[in-house]
Amino acid sequence: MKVIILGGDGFCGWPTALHLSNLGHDITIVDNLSRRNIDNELEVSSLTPIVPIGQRLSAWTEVTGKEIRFLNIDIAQEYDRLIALLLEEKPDAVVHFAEQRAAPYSMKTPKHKRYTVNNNLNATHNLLCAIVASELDIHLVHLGTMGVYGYGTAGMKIPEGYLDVEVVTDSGDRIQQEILYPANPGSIYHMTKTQDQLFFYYYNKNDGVRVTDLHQGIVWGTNTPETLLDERLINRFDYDGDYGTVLNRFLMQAAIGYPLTVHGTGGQTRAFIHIKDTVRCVQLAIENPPTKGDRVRILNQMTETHRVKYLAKMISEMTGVEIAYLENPRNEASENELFVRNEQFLDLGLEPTTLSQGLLQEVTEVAGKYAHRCDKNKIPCTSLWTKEQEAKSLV
Ligand code: NAD
Ligand code: USQ
Repeated sequence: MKVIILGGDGFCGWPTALHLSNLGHDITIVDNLSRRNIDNELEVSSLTPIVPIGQRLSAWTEVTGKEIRFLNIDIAQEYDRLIALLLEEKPDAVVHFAEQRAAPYSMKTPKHKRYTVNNNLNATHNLLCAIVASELDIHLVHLGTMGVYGYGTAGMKIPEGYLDVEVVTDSGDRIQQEILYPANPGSIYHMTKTQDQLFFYYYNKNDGVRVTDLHQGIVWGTNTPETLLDERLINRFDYDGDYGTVLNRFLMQAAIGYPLTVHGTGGQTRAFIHIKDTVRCVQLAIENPPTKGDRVRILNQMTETHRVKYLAKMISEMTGVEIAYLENPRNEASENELFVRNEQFLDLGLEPTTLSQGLLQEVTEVAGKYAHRCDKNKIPCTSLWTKEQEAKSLV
């Protein structure tokens, strides 16, 4: 299959590009390298030593004999180049990872809020608009987030995208309807993903665009079999207060003996998936596309749910590192339950990598190996989500 990977230099996009290329798919990466520029802005680097994209690609060819093309296009700004690429390549599928994905970064300042909204919404809309204008029947696979649902539960498992509801009409009749599960974003970043869902709904309804939206949980881990083939292929590992996600941060903190940074009580429950399963899920999604006329296909891309304090306790017991319960810099529920349906990927053959299988290996082989590259000053999370929190921090 011919596949374009938008955001293919990023944490999820890079290993996905290698995985699909290894399977024999014809891959083109598009990325404007904004993530590397944000590292410069924040004065931080990936814990793992990632090499420039050109070196990554020549290493891939050297090691496997396979070629991956690369184009530097800002898909939120350069619509003409995006549509020209679609017309030239005529891809079977486009996988869309190209958004600003950190919730704390999206909440830092008005500039960061506006950048996240402008970038993410224009990126997704330009892509949909270009697919329709190209008149090609391209399958769009988008990386969404579990956070579109919020993290509550109405006494039931969160369904895969759609909710059956019953409404009572004015004449008293009961009518069954199916709606998108009510959006409940917890940050500006998550809000852009809820808007993405409406773009997909509309373009699917109006123009018949075939879309798969993958509502992914928090990705942990670093490498896949392909990124392990050569050190120049290594995946990025974010540990800083803006981009580092909770489990990878805890793994790195354990490796350097830094007390685990639990926000509040750690009662927050979230959904998780290992990066090896992310790339498998994207493969399953492109190899099992919706047919023309199908509604937007939504799959929950997660394999386990855990409470933050449980993760901290497990890593503390495994490594002896202390736990620090910090004032929560975010505006979020301090405790929540989370039950999620994920049968669709399991039915397609996904065999999940669980925390119990992979955690210790991740601490020793990745976090431990590169611990010397960590800048401890970049660990604290300094993005405060409300004016009240900002005022309190100045006292
Ligand atoms: P990332 O920041 O590492 O990668 C995103 C890539 O997209 C970067 O390389 C960046 O340079 C590129 N990009 C951003 N805007 C662009 C634009 N306008 N034009 C071209 N390229 C652009 O993020 P990631 O962790 O790989 O996440 C990828 C996707 O998966 C995101 O959409 C994110 O919302 C989703 N997701 C990630 C996680 C996670 O835990 N990392 C979990 C759930 C969902
Ligand atoms: N947390 C801590 N300590 C830390 C970091 C985080 O306690 O050092 C807590 C946070 O307060 C939050 C939870 O851990 O309650 C998760 O935070 P996170 O940074 O790991 O994840 P999040 O901000 O939700 O975002 C990440 C990705 C995003 C993706 C989302 C999937 O950055 O791209 O969409 O996970 S989900 O959470 O399922 O919506």
